[in-house]
Amino acid sequence: MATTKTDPKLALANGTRKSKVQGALSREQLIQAYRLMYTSRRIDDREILLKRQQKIYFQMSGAGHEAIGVAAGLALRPGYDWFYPYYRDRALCLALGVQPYQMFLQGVGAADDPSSGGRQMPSHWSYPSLHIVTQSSPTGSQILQAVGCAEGGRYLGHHPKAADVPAGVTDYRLFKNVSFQNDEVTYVSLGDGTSSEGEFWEAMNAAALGKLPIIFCVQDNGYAISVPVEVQTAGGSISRLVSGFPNFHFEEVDGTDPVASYAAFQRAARYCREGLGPAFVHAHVIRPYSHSLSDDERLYRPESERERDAQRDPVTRTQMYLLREGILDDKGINQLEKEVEAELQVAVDRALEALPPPPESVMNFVYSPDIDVTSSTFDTPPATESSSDGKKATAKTMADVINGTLRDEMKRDERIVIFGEDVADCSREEYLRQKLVKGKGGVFKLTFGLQNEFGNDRVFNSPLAEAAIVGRATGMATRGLKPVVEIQFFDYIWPAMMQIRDELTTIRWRSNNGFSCPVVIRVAIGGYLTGGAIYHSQCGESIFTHLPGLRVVFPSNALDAAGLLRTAIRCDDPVLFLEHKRLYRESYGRAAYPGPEYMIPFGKAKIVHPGSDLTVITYGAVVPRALQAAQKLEREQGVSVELIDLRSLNPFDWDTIAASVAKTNRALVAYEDTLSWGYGAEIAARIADQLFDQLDAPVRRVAAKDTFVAYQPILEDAILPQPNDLYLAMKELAQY
Ligand SMILES: Cc1ncc(C[n+]2csc(CCOP(=O)(O)OP(=O)(O)O)c2C)c(N)n1
Ligand SMILES: [Mg+2]
Repeated sequence: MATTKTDPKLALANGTRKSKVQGALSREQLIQAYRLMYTSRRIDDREILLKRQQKIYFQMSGAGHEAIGVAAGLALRPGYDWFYPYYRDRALCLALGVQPYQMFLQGVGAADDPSSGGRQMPSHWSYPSLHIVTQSSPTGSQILQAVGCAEGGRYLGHHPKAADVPAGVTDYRLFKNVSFQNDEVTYVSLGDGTSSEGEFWEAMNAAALGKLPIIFCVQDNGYAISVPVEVQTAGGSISRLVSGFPNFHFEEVDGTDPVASYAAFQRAARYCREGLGPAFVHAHVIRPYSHSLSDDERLYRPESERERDAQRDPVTRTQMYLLREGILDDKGINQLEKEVEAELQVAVDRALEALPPPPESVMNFVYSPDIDVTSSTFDTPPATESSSDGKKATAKTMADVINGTLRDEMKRDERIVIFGEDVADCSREEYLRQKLVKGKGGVFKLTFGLQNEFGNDRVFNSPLAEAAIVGRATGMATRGLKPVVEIQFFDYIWPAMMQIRDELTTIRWRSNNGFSCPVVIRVAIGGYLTGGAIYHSQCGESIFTHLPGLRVVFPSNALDAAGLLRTAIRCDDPVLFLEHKRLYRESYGRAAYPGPEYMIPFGKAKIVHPGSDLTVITYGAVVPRALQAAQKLEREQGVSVELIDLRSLNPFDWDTIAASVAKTNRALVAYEDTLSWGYGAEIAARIADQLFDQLDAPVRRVAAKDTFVAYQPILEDAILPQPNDLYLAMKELAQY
């Protein structure tokens, strides 16, 4: 571990220290640094004015953070290194090459705003060509993605061929411009308050474990809105708290001093580029303009404290420094500032004339504009079911075919990496090599043998941290990899919810198609386990189908699982792939492995049992139960039920539902999740809305009771929809 501390008292003001570090920045660079810092501050001032004039709609200032931002921007390389900044990083972005005009375009919400086309607030940076990756608003959710970005870059360095797109493929790779450098660095920044987020600690752990080339820059202005650092961080110093992380290079620096900050960043970057591990730069800065325009810091900070901060203002200090060192005289400073003012005036005037985006563009880029997952590209037949000796191939379980599909896809596409909890065969690889153990490959064994076959940089165990699994995967996918990650139980997906809801699903839309992250998240879901109880039986798919930007599929049998998983992997959108635990090894729905090219388009339902009296719409583990009920009803009452397995929940196959209900005039929606506000509510509402004239009976639903799944099997049976519940509901509806 390397540690360098720059005493804030020594920087800039102290001659001996100054001359030691000044050498790192040339005279021209110092002038340039001042120009960038001054520009940054004046953009904030102009935006504040524009906000007061109601010409822009939000303002977030980078005031007080200019020196550390410029230092980072000068030490790192745009379009080569990767950047996950936060909202105070205006000066960093300017130093990397973002134009003031582009910032004002964001303020007015212009169609031509290169970061989001008017979709995101100002100071939410996104500039693909500079490698500034789209930023959201939750504090800290960028950090895990930055870890994934660093991992992605390193993976591509080790597997350069993965960056190629083999001739003849039609998949997501065609639409990813992959680039990487062997000594690239990923920058991620956050505030002092944000270091309290759990995801920050997950990211620090992952970066240290992987010795990743990433620089964490904590810009410590002493406050998180009104909460001071000693209330936020135990002991008041984040440097002290993180000092035990192995493999890190640490810097603590006066972030209002561009010279010391630049030197700190250079050391940090060198350490990362040399592959020694991650770096941590703790920069002490100030926040002279309140948290935002909605905040008035005078309510919680006395004048004396604010005055103390003002003494350290990086813009005035740097100006004084240039004067004192004879780098610029009064005239030179005035000239520089006049030039900046003139440039900003032109930029503001132009931005105020920019056109807003057209309202009809709002649905653009919710999903990939390049690959339509419902198209015939993904409609390929299964390979012949006969084996070479002419006998019918053995029927495989859903678990087996998922494993086989993953294996074939990994062979085809070197960009695929698989990770999650327990998914590796054995993390202590030597045990495998020496054949001391057979390997685990997942708690349900779905990934068994994959590490053994493809190596532990393609299939590996992650720490027990679900947000990290999804966040890291998102960062890797942004770089062009195809992470196929596993969440061990649906019941434990919730720590990853922020990453899914606010990041994974929004990245393409919010960056106006500047970035995308087509991750596949495989999740073991569902009950009917006899003893699974409340925390191993949850459904809850409607919470995810509610999210624009996410594809959700839920196969009920082996053949569909193979076809849909392959489509999920080759498509260009994030996919939640729900695997029902009870169906993994059921005898229902087994099938011969359909070969390495079998795909099913999303949004295409399957009619499991044709009928004419009543339509049942369902999916997942309710499919075999509904089939049993339908067959009994037909046998006993002569009622002919058309049973539809949706297979894919978003998009879903409205045409098949509509055609069936037009024929039967009766519809029942059945699902395993709790009844109220469930997935079936949407289907029922659509039928009532659009097929009202076709209906001879009310639309009915059968689902779980609005409670939790209990351990005692008698209770579980009473809670989850059983074949008899389905039978009675179908019978009643047929008689209505
Ligand atoms: C997850 C989350 N919680 C709360 C907020 C609201 N919020 C925005 S900024 C902020 C304070 C952040 O403080 P700090 O990390 O110190 O950064 P600073 O603004 O001081 O630079 C809060 C609470 C948010 N955006 N995201
Ligand atoms: Mg802060």
